[in-house]
Amino acid sequence: MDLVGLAAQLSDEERLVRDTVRAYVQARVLPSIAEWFEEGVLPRDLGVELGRLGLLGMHLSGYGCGGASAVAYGLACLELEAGDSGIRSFASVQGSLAMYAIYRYGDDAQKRQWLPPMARGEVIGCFGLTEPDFGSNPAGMRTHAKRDGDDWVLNGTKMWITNGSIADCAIVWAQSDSGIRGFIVPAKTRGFTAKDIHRKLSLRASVTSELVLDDCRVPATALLAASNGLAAPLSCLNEARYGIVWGAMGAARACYETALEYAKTRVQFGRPIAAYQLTQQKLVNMLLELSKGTLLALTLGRAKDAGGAQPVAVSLAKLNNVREALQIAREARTILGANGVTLEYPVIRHMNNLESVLTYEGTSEMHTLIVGKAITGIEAFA
Ligand code: TGC
Ligand code: FAD
Repeated sequence: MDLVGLAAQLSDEERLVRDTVRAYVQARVLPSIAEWFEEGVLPRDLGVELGRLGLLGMHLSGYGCGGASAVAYGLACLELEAGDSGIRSFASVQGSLAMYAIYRYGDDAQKRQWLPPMARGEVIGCFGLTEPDFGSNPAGMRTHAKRDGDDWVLNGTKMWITNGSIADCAIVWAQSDSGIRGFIVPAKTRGFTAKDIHRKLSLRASVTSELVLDDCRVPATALLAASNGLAAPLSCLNEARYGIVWGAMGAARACYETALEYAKTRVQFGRPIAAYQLTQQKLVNMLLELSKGTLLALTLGRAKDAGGAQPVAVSLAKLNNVREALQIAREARTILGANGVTLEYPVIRHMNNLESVLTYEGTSEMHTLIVGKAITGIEAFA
């Protein structure tokens, strides 16, 4: 139900990306996702499949990457997350965090070594910024890198790392004598271990791990030499946050469509529940926020393609779209009644996933404070 004419604003190429990813999700993800979520697994071959579709690092150019527009990338995120936030997370971490860090801060040799196999999904990456004691405030990180001859020796712990234990390489951010630097750490390096975090009730079809670096020695060629200071990892976050702006609307759309279909067929008091004004108001409010949020994503994407999306605009859009997606999921859940609490329907799975999406890539509070600082000129983080 495209009342605002969104599709008409897309190019043929963008529509093709949207339709291709939607068809893939319908054929490959939707039939099995409830089971993957329940079992807490993510099939390994998904990476290669997403690579084959050109979705990994698709907005980067050269080195085997797709060179797609920001809008095309956003549409892909939306369709992936209409399947499950865990699938979009996989693609976000691979393309927008791990690959982007190498693309932006690596040298030509690093890009030639890592990016083509990562684009094909043959090599999986993860992005280690958060630590047990430093989540919202990564500036305080304790992980450090010490120069030793030509090598660097890394020590520290990273927490909540998506794809951690399935990654072939980790982008690790560490304090050094020259500030915060990024390193490409192959997972087979001695002193590097990844241990999965279990008992999650959110993003269950996604691997989340703790990374331990214990005298982990890497050569000088592991350093992302152009990364210098906290601005480097934060610039990678802009890319992934942008994908979430679109992705959240995919999860919301899946909830809205499920609730609409259910409301038209579920009969109570002799009429479909869609016939009651209270239900219609819920559905209209859902569609309203879905339409506004998707238009916001498109506006941001067009600005990004024109070279002009400010980080604060990405924060504003991430804050809005995840918050509204969660509200849509909760509202949809009420329309489904008791059926809404089971995995027979996608709604509570999306709702639970969105709790993680609200927290990662900057919590809603952090994005509120980022926008607050921009409009008042006053920092209120500490
Ligand atoms: P602050 O002094 O404000 O900034 C330090 C330097 O960074 C620059 N900067 C940015 N640059 C690019 N993009 C941004 N968004 C930037 N934000 C700030 C800034 O200009 C400055 O540059 P310079 O040259 O002057 O040094 O730093 P602060 O320590 O006060 O912190 C600011 C704050 C709180 C906004 C920042 O720390 C923050 O964003 N915190 C949230 C942390 C976060 O988002 N972590 C996400 C971890 S990764 C993840 O969650 C992956 S989930 C993956 C998935 O499964 O999909
Ligand atoms: P905290 O920073 O401890 O915050 C707790 C609460 O306090 C939040 O509500 C927060 O908003 C609030 N708060 C903190 N400071 C302030 C303040 N100054 N003012 C007001 N309120 C404040 N990280 C990675 O590096 N790589 C990944 O791949 C990754 N994947 C993740 C996957 C999942 C499933 C999850 C759940 C997290 C992942 N993260 C990842 C970590 C994520 O980025 C952090 O959880 C997030 O940044 C918040 O940090 P925290 O959990 O330590 O919460």
